[in-house]
Amino acid sequence: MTAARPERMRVGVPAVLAFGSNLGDRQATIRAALDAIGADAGVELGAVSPLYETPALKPDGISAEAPAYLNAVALIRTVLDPLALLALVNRVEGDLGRVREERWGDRTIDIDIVDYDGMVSDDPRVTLPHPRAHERAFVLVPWLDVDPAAVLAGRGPVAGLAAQASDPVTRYAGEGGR
Ligand code: PH2
Ligand code: MG
Ligand code: MG
Repeated sequence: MTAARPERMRVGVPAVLAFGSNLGDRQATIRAALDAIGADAGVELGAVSPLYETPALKPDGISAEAPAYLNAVALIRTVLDPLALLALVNRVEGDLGRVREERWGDRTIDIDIVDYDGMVSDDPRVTLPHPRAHERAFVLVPWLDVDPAAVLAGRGPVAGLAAQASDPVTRYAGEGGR
């Protein structure tokens, strides 16, 4: 008789991170950000979406002048609480040259916590889920790629939200793709 194989140990909680870059070597920077987050002892990196190229969304709409973004989404499991996870992503942003100036300004890297274990929180330090994720195809479409059954807390299935979002997203095959 063979002993039952223990299921792979699953620690922590699931969370969803979104990555965006519209300055410098966008693809290399998103890869470096994924590597840095995956290297943290408190995070297990799961599925990573393909890259999408997306026009810059500014507070007054889509900008044709601003450099286009690459966007991607990654699933993680983490033992960090939301504020510790935020501290990690902020540290990685800083290490990769993020400078905070104007709102929605061009940036080498932006890493947002889209979902943390389905939590809903209006803590101004880390609003959960991300307050604009429900309307952004550049978050919803790559999220759907890695989790077709995903649900955005308080908003419903990501598939339905993605079908409603109108910002254009194009699969990125440039520089080798991902
Ligand atoms: N992030 C923003 C503002 N605008 N536009 C695109 N296309 N992709 C982004 O990731 C993005 C944006 C603020 O976080
Ligand atoms: Mg953002
Ligand atoms: Mg951000």
